[in-house]
Amino acid sequence: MRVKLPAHARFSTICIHAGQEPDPSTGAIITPIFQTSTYVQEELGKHKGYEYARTQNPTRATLERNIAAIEGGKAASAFASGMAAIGAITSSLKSGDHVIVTDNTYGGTFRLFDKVLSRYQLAFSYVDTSQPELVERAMRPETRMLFVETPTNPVLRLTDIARVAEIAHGHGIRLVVDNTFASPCVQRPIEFGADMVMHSTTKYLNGHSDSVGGIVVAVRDDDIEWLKFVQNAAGAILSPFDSWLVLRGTKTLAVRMAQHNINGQAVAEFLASHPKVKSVVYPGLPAHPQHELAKRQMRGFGGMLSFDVGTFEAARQVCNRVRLMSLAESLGGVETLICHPASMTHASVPPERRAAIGLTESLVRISVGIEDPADLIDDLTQALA
Ligand code: P1T
Repeated sequence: MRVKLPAHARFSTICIHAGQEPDPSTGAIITPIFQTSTYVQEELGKHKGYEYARTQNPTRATLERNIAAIEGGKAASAFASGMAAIGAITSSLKSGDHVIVTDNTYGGTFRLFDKVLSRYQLAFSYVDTSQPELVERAMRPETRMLFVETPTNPVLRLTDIARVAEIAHGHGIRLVVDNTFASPCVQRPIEFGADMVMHSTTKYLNGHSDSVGGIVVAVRDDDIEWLKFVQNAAGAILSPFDSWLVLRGTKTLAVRMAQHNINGQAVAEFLASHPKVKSVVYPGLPAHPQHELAKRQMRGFGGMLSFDVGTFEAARQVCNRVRLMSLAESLGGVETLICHPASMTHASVPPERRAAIGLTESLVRISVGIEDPADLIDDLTQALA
């Protein structure tokens, strides 16, 4: 009853099959939702490897094997949200440690570092990691981690992963990459030297806007061991049902991303040619300052883009006038979402920091879904009219 994954299976085959086997007791092709809190032991000290569901759950374990293979890592640990995954990664730090962080990260990541972890004598430097020399300059004797988001949310700045991996490893520290915006179909940071890759599975991995979750893929045994320990010790695990939903999502990751790439490019090109749009940031546009790096580091350019309409009032009007697109936070689902980062996803970032990274009041972000791109362009045409 085994599904034998060829040793050199390609990406979409890995997405569908990796980590999964038909259920041994029934032959069910899909891993069941093991909705249980505990496992009955045969006698004292004798069990089937499962004791308590915070520690082990077969549905979650299947998802973890699947995404570890998709990212090209050794093992993965799934958490209750993307933020819980980042919390688990940073739990390996000790008081006095220093972390270098991409200056333009997701607002929630900044809030966790700035408002929570800084209470535990951890220090964070927010650096434009698209400039490797600034990363090098920010290194201190107590620096333990480089936390990079690429492309960044929402201004889509890129970091050269191979280059910063070299710098991090030269200083004997870990490189962690938040790969949420790209998805592993578009970018696989471990191939470029990242030690850990995290995702908000809420986004492209699940892909259907019906689950919140997070995952960390690691390559080093000590990291893998710590993340498993923290899953059990701190307990912010992904539920069996959510694990099943994400597992269902990864089966179509490759086909969904192919369409996100096509639609992202089409919408970006439309906006770039629109007279009311001042600028568009999308890695697939030749005008993107790091288009060459994007071509080297990414396979396709994804479905996320931002554009500037000059004033807050114009941004407000676009957000309110769209009909097919929905005004909402989040991203990576099959349906197109539009948002105003300054007042929504990045409201927790102080205005002066937002200004420094080009996150203006007139910036609008779109998570381009997989509807017919002509319908998306029609919707933007009427919203911008
Ligand atoms: O929402 P959660 O699953 O906890 O994931 C947090 C997170 C981490 N990293 C990145 C790059 C993210 O974009 C997010 C969540 N972002 C949004 C909700 C948003 O609309 O941008």
